[in-house]
Amino acid sequence: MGKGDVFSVNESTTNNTMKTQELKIEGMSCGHCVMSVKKGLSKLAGVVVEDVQIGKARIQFDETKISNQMIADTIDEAGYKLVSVN
Ligand SMILES: [Cu+2]
Repeated sequence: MGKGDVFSVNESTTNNTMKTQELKIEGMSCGHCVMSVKKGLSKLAGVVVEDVQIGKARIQFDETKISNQMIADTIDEAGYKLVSVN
């Protein structure tokens, strides 16, 4: 894009309900934990797992399909604890 070009962000054309969220997770300690969390979250319809590391995960989720409670439950089922989201 050259100097002087008009850069317009056209938000109205993206019919996008996906929201990115950082999750803080307690109880993870190794690569196995990372895989478990990744696997659990991936199973949720409406969630795209972007990145999982020990103690945290970054996901995109469809707000119309997924609630924080569902995310918390999924992490709980995998054996860990969701402590905060932002
Ligand atoms: Cu582990």
